[in-house]
Amino acid sequence: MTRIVVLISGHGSNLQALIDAQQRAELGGGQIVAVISNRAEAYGLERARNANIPTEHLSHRDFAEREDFDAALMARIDAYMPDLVVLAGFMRILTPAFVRHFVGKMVNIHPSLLPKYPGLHTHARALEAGDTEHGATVHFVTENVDEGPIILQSRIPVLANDTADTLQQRVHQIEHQLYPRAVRMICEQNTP
Ligand code: NHR
Ligand code: GAR
Repeated sequence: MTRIVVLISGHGSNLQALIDAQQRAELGGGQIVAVISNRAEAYGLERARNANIPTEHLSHRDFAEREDFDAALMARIDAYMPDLVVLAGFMRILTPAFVRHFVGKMVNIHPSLLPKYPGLHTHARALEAGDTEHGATVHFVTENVDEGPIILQSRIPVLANDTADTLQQRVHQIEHQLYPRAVRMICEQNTP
């Protein structure tokens, strides 16, 4: 069994895809043991509660420094003794000490074909560049944001009438297939 802690900030549809995969026994023996959000109003917390998964909320606004928030977050995560930490729409950049602590055990899904478009507003940037394809990437988290080793990617064509919104919606759809597949792969490798 691979113990998984998921970090979220918002809607949590990728979290839902992981919960669904787990419930269908399609997560390679992965089990989500906690969901932690930096925003109290994150709808993903509701999804976790509906699935009887323990939730926690830790607001970055309660800490003066990034390092302090990250130290507190690290302690909360460690209490669940995870084998894998999954960022699913988690919107706070993590400090080097935090990343080192979980190196090789923490993954992220990013809405672009990395190394293209790290950071924010990826869909608008892909359109602006006139790209003919776009997509999503699951990667290990390293100190430099969105630069860690790539695990899996999934691509879609950019359509002639796409806006940043429509592109975002279609990328979101493929994320829900991609993330469970990637997490399953990792869990299967973790389990002898
Ligand atoms: N932390 C490290 N060290 N490395 C990565 O690869 C990380 C990370 C933290 C989050 C997700 C990432 C993404 O997939 C992620 C990868 C947030 C920002 C950001 O600028 C950038 C990248 C990602 C997530 N956040 C602002 C900040 O000041 C806050 C934005 C907000 O709150 O809305 O932290 O895209
Ligand atoms: C996803 O599209 C994910 O790729 C993106 O946020 C969305 C979260 O959706 N992540 C980032 O942009 C990380 N900075 P969700 O909350 O419905 O899973």
